[in-house]
Amino acid sequence: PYFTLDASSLQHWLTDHADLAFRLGGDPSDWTIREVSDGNLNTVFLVDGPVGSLCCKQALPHVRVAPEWPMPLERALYEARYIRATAEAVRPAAPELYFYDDEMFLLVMECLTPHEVLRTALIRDEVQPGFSTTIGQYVARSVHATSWISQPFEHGSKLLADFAGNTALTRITVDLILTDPFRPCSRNPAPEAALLPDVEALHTDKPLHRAVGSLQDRFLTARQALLHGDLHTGSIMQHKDDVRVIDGEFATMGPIGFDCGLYLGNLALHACAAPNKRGLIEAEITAFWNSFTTELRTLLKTGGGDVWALSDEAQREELLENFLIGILQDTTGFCGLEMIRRTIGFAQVADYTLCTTPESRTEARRKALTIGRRLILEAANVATLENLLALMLLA
Ligand code: SR1
Ligand code: MG
Repeated sequence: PYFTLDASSLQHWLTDHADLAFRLGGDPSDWTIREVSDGNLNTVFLVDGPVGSLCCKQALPHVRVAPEWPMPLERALYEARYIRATAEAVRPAAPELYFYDDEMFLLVMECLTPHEVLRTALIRDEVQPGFSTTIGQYVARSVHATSWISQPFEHGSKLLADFAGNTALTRITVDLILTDPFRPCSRNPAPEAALLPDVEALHTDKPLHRAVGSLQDRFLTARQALLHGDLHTGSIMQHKDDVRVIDGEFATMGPIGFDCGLYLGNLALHACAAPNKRGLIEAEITAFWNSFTTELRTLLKTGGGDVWALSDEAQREELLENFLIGILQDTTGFCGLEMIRRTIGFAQVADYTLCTTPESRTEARRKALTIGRRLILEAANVATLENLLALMLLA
């Protein structure tokens, strides 16, 4: 039966799992166990032994950073399923899953050391530029492996069934990203007084609410491929040129532009908080989009699914170009939503700590809201990466 682990009970649990204990080596008394929980939802322990190390991630029955908010444990199962559904396609850009315990809702994975969370590395200005090339390939490979264009429809139907139950985390996304920032809501932290008029304007902005309505519809009804579902810069670890995607517990079938938009939204937010890094961020967004589209073009060219089954290679290329424009438009809209929700919603970002005065922080946050709103309203008119960069004031 389930119980929440601490360092001592995890040591016992690992002792009872010979394959995992073998990876650590030595005796349990030789192991060092550190809790390094960083995300909003779960506890994470890193275990070091004389031979190797492990990362152990356990779901709690509530939101870790808000214990009064109950949360089903099954999210760990969906993360395990997501890793298994994508591992072969994305290797080596994700940590290996060694074991999933479905009673303890515990994942035991490859330990990424000395990696750092990408958001933290960006804030400290310690990134190796070009990291977004790996993320673009990652998204292309994961969605190619799970899309209706490349796989017989039975594969997509199985994925729909396997992830249909991930409703608790999809509810978080629907509320926190797609709804709460645009209405008065007790979960939204009170903004600073200077930003209050900007926030209240979003609550009554009818044209914006119409455009958000279209994105709500896209997120819940466009089942293009299996998404990571929470691909922000806190869901990525990096060390030098080794870049890995973690934390797939929000996995769901959905529009491909959702993963792209969340990632680009977090990069664009970083540029709002640190205007001196606009050049780096423009280059990363360009690297992401170029590697994503190059990889997806190559992978989807061969077809293999029931969608586009009648088309020859030339026609598939034409269809693919339209498909990519649709993804870019979704990307633009979801990018705008992410910029707004990470600025005024429940889960805000540490990037704003780079602002050294209250005035510059408000200015950065206002800029993110303005750009986010523009992206949402203009998404349907975007046809090229340059259009998107111009809307972000990065071109
Ligand atoms: C209650 S969870 C809040 C946020 O943290 C996760 O990382 C997701 O981004 C979610 O929206
Ligand atoms: Mg997470």
